[in-house]
Amino acid sequence: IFAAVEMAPRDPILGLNEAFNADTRATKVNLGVGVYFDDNGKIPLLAAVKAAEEARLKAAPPRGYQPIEGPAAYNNAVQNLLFGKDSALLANGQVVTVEALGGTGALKIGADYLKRLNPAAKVYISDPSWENHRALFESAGFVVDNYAYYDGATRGVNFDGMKASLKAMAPGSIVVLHACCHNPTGADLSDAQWAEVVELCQAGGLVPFLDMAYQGFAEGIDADAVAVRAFSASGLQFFASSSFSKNFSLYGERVGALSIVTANKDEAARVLSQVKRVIRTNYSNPPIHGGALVAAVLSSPELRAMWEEELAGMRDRIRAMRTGLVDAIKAAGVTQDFSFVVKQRGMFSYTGLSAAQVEQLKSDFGIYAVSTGRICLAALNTKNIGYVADAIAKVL
Ligand code: PLP
Ligand code: TYF
Repeated sequence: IFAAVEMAPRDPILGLNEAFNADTRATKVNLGVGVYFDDNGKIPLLAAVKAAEEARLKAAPPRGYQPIEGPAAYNNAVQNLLFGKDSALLANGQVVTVEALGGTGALKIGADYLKRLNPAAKVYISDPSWENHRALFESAGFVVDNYAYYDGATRGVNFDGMKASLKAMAPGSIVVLHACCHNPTGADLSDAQWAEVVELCQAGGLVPFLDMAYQGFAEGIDADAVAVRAFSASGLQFFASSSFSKNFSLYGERVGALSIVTANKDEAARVLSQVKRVIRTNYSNPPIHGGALVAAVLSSPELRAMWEEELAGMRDRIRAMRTGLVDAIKAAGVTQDFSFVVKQRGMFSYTGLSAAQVEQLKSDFGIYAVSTGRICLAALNTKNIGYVADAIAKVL
């Protein structure tokens, strides 16, 4: 039965990890995958998470099945983070939130549910976008197309192009939007531009799907939710996926959530019943551990304050690496202006390096980046930043 099976292509980003791990050079640096490393090059275990975990171990709770949609304590905590604790939508019971296996799992549940709801709809993702967006929605059975987003000339958002794309979409089209810290470009919309996007989605009868994978990595928890809050205020119905992989440093625990804003409480109950069906036929109910840690941190004032401080620490360190890289590239004698790196937000930068230059970084220096020129700033540290800047200067 397997004789004719072909080799599937590797994930372009996760595939880089395999190549990196096989590299024996001591000076190697992995700027490929979007993971936050501390200044010692390690994935941190946040102190707030550790404290929650220790308390849990001590309590030694039993391991029964969870509700299909995950525990209420977790889902409520997610809602407060996303919509704000004073949200009218939450008070009205209009929002359905279900725990999911990371942000990816949330997107997949959302995609599968949307396919049942509106099978003929077309899905639009930004040009460019996270590689997995297209694959996820195509695997749910949708035709996926791009909307204009990045402008290589200004290294910012081609907002006129984006608006034109939105205006051209058929009513009912699903628009996947990066809520903050755009992956892969680092170029985000301004608050005023979000307001315009909300208006266009409303005028065009579009179905927004906000992907929130980096809340807290740009400006702060509430500031980074500006898009969610703008859509919430509009009266539109929309989807939002959350990931706690980055902001809780819980990558492998697979903690995320899907939220769906409906028109009223009655609708919410009906939508929840259908989403539960999608989950039940997929993995039945979510695992306990990661979600319990997030819920414990978010519901304890002490642990939450601790987490916010640690999150701010990650955010500030990435910013320092942005400035440091620009300075070091300049110090290495490069005349080309790299100051755009400081303006980009989140973990990533579209550096403008060509595929050939990225290849040379790998072969000559053991520095791994995505072939599109995307680098992860959160993999830089005070020890490797000079080496990386010198290498970039050399390939330029
Ligand atoms: N969406 C975007 C834009 C991402 O960059 C990522 C990256 O991890 C995800 C979703 C998936 O998150 P998770 O690792 O929680 O599945
Ligand atoms: O873009 C990134 O690097 C992260 C991590 O299939 C990631 O979002 C990459 C690819 C993938 C899953 C996660």
